[in-house]
Amino acid sequence: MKLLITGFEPFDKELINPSWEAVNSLNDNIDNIIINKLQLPTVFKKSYIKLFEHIEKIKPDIVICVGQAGGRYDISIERVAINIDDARIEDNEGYKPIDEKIFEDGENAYFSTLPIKAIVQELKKFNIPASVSNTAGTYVCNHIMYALLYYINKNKLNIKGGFIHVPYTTEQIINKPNTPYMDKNTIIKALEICIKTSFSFDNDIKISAGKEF
Ligand code: PCA
Repeated sequence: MKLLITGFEPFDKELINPSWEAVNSLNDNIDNIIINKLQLPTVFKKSYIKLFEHIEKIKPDIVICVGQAGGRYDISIERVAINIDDARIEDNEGYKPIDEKIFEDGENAYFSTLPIKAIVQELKKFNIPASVSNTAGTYVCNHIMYALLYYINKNKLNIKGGFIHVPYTTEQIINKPNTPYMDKNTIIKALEICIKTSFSFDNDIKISAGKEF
């Protein structure tokens, strides 16, 4: 079995991106799953081209994209990606789209096909804070999640895909008082659990993981 897992370059004046730091520290083999790691540029128009090239090359069974969600306190397993780019800040090449569709011929939204609730349940078993998130935002992370699911859908590929947001790591919050963070080793452990759960649950479990807002 093969996994393609991606993390992003640092953006928004950060020196590191915890998604790539953690992805890059994963073992190359976890429970006989071959782990292919890829760093993506935090650039709207380039990120998905690189992703699609590697899906073609590797032909993975599952693709998990990971990104930084500075300010969130837990591992958030994204449920849905929407067909809109609306950037608060420029990407790493100075592009700042406002209310642009990602793909004109795509659905308004695509749902993750990972077992998102099983993943949350397993993470909590290991005392790692986690939740299902109902928005991946409207920046490059939502963009890549949308592009991934669009590509799988349009090409009718037998690949499961989804997106996970991770908090800042300790070193990033030194000068950010009262900001949530997670130790890098905990994020690495969390990703291992996400990977194992994604390969071991064919269908998601039916438990409530909803929120009022
Ligand atoms: N987080 C950003 C883009 C890259 C990343 O790691 C986001 O949440 O959109």
